[in-house]
Amino acid sequence: MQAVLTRSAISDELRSRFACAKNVVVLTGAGVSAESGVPTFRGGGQTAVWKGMPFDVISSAGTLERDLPAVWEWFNYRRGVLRTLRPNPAHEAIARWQDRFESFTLVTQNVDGLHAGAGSRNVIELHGSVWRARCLTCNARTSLRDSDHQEGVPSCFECGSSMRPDVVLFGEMLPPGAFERAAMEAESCELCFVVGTSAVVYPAASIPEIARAAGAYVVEVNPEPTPLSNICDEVLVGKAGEILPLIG
Ligand code: BJW
Ligand code: ZN
Repeated sequence: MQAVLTRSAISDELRSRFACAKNVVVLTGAGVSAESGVPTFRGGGQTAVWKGMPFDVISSAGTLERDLPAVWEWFNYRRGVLRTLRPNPAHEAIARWQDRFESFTLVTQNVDGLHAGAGSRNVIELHGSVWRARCLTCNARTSLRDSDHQEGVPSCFECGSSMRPDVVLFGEMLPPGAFERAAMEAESCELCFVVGTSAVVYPAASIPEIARAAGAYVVEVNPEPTPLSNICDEVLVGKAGEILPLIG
């Protein structure tokens, strides 16, 4: 096992790699939105629960099949909360980074749309978005950005069937091509940041593993250790909104 540098100050090594890198990949998770007020899924005492159901039950393919209205109620509630929240300094730092490197890829597990809200372009949303609905029959998608008071189960504008939130629930496949694109960028990046994720959900958590195996310098930003900490070259212990702006 390699030595991991664990600290809360940015090393000279990272500063120089950040200054010289041409190809950078960032993987984010719920922790990047925590300072905006979005509850994380695991740990921290804020674990998402809906009407007594843990999130991995309500956000599962099984519940979607059994009780689509309950799943809509949960996502309608979450969109209502998200409408009141704003991107934080971590989202803003990452959005600035996109113009600093020849190639920059932001891969997120988040469904909250806050990266785009901060100005990030071409975000790879591995787990979809709460701001879209998808038809269960014909896969047509529709934006939910303008529907302030959407209630119940929406119907498809193309074929009239029921729609579902366009998010990836446990046990479901990721959007076609999304992981493949992220993995391809990870294979060729020199610097990879893994920010605010507990790194237990796959295949997302394999992105930094792929980058490391291909020789990238991997940096974790998280107040807590994760199963990936041991493969990282540097672990920055602390909040993303405080640490990322110090990097650049
Ligand atoms: C801060 C902070 C601050 C706090 N600053 N940091 C291999 C082995 C075993 C199982 C599998 C496997 N491959 C696939 C699977 C199955 C499954 C899986 O991974 N299960 C594991 C949990 C065991 N994966 C899937 O089902 C995926 N599909 C798939 O693989 O399809 C093929 C397949 C199908 C069937 C069988 C096998 C293969 C799909 C996964 C979809 C995940 N969906 C969710 C819900 C989305 C909808 C919703 O929002 O409700 O996505 S689950 C939930 O977890 C959500 C998140 O995107 C995801 C990851 O969570 P994340 O982002 O890491 O957040 P937290 O809360 O866990 O962590 C927050 C972190 O932030 C913590 O570390 C804090 O310390 C930190 N933090 N404040 C920085 N200020
Ligand atoms: Zn349809």
